[in-house]
Amino acid sequence: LSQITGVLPALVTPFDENEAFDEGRMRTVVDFLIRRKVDGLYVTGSTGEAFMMSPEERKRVLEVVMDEVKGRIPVIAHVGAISTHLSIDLARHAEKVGADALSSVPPFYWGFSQDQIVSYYTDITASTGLPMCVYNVPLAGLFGFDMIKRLAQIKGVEGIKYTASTHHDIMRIKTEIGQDFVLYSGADEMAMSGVAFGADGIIGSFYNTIPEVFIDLFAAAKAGDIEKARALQEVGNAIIFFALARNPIAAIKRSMAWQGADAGYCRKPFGNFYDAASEEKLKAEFRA
Ligand code: NAY
Repeated sequence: LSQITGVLPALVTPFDENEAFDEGRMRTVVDFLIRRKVDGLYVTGSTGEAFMMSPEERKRVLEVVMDEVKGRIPVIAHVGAISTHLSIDLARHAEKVGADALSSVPPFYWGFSQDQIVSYYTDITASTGLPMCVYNVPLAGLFGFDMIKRLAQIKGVEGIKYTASTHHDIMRIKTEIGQDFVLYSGADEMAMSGVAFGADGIIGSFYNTIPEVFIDLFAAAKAGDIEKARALQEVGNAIIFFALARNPIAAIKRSMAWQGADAGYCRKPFGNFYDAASEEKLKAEFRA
């Protein structure tokens, strides 16, 4: 994982108007992001609507992405699922098609015990030769610091995607677990503090649509230019909070279309901004 740093979009998955995976749009989006100089891709995560897809669809999305990337930038495949059995299947597939690393949310919904979560990560990570990046995100249940330390002991677990707002723990993870434990800050609206506290990279939804703001922010924060990083975070946050108050993944996809990379539709129950009236309203509010 130490080779994968910088700004990684949590890649959107384009669907067509009938909600089928749209391979053509997926290829356009991947090229658009590589041209805009992102450092890697995080595929089939929450922004990628993974839990809206069947395992076969998730595999197909990853295959198309790998085929389009052609080794130009590293790819982290999110293989999280509730059952270890299914995650292992996705993980082995990810390795087979050439992904560079795995990531997974913890199993959710049933309120699994800490021991069960440890065994989930142990089993998935042992099933391939790829490094694992565990994923600390409120949507799936936060780990807590002691649990992060436990997970970091698992052979093959090399880092964490940290989407909790307790950013002081980013520094603590680096100090207590080790500087070489790779840390990706996952809350776009706090990218600057994530990097300032020591994150090696940032992974998030909004890097699909305004990557250059965060590429410059990442460089500025790494260089210690806090004034510049702060100004860029303010620009980013105006867009982030605008979208969060509406329908974020759909707004991100539509704003990519305005820039020449139509990222298609979301699956229901997410809505879309595709009819002329709601698109015009979105644009007008955006300008305002
Ligand atoms: C993923 O797996 O798609 C992500 O990395 C998602 C990261 C996002 N967090 C959540 C909870 O959705 O990018 C963030 C988020 O959209 C952003 O910080 C705005 O809150």
